[in-house]
Amino acid sequence: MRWREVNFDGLVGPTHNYAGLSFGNLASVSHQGAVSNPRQAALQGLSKMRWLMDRGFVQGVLPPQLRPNLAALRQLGFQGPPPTVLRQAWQQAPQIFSMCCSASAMWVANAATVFPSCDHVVSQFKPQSKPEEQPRCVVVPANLISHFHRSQEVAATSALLHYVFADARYFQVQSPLPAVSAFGDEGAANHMRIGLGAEPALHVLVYGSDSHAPGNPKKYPSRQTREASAALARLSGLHEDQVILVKQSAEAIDAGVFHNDVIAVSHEGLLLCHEKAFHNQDQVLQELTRRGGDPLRIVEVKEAEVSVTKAVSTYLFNSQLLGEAGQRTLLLPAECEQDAAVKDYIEHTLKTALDLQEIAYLDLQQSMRNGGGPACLRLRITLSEVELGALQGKLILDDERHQRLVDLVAQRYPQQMLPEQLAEWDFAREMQSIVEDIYRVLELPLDLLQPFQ
Ligand code: SUG
Repeated sequence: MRWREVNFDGLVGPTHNYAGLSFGNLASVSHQGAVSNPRQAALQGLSKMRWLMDRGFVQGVLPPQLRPNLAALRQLGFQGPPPTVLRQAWQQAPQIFSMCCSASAMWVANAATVFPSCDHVVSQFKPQSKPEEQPRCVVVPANLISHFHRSQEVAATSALLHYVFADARYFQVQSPLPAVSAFGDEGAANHMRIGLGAEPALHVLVYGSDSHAPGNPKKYPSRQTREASAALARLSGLHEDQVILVKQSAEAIDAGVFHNDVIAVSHEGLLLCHEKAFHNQDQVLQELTRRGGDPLRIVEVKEAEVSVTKAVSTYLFNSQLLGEAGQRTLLLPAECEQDAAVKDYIEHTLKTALDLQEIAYLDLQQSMRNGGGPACLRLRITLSEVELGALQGKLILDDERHQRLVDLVAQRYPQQMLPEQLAEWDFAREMQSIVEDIYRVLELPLDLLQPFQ
């Protein structure tokens, strides 16, 4: 059976803006109040998808969500017809209003954690007769409780994932973890699947804080708890030998590394990480080496080569490692090219260490200004051909569907956006109708959006 790693990219929504909502995410805070360009943002994301498609990768897309989120505003007590709800919310609680307008669902690396069916070992001694005993791809939507604007994504994301992965022969979509701080979960951004050739992959679940242990961050919040990662390990259905829980270094979080994918990235048997990525890093890497054996190759970037500060400002590690050995590609944000020292490190040291055939720098500046690099914009799911064929909706892009999205964005998305514009119902309604049209292009039922209107 052939398995493919499919990248599903979040399409930037038409309300993309800079509201400074994510304390601990330095780019988000420093760009608060800047005028955004949703059209450019979405076209930058679509160019990234095109770039992968042109190289023969299977590329999927996930739609934006309806914003402003009228249902959330009503839940917070703003009553009346939509124009009144919006106007009152903007006048009385502009910060909450902004949180209900964020296009943050674009960063789908935070949408869910996925454990593909190919990593589920089938016991030789237990014939898998019943369909529910077959290995399935397990999807756990993230609860994103650390920030209100992000927590609003969960219901629509869960509904979407339930629809797309509805075929119970192949997929199992779980409920998000309970929405309390003890179980803060930020999805695949804190998950690394390390493929080990013919063996089932090793799954690394990274958390930022552990209420029972010292070494938690002091300056900025940790978004993922150990309790959440442990629950994901149980829900994965994987054998305990295949899962390893690793703590992020508090120093890194306090330097702006709010997710693991800002400081480490894995692909197949490769792990690229900064030397300050993990708590007790030497032990962690020894353990990974012991469990991963020969197929695992670790490239550890030293502070003297690229500092954590530089890693955060350039998003070097928020890159996409793609392709098989011998055709390895590294896709990075343009910010890495603009920093001469980081570029030099990539083109000389990393090129050899990772055996790269192609290095590409893409302009994702609109998303980057909110702390969202190439890897934040994608959710990786390893699927068999049969599973790919069982997905509902037309999320896998071909030339025609990609072009339809480009045309829709080019014609309808605004070229500038400040949250206060969304207090005007006619404008807000137009933004929502764009999202509905994206659902139509992707052949997703509009019913999925109903509860959020
Ligand atoms: O959750 N930014 C997102 C960026 C998410 C990046 N994802 C990964 N690293 N996988 C966040 O902090 C900023 C929105 C604003 O400030 O308007 C924001 O939500």
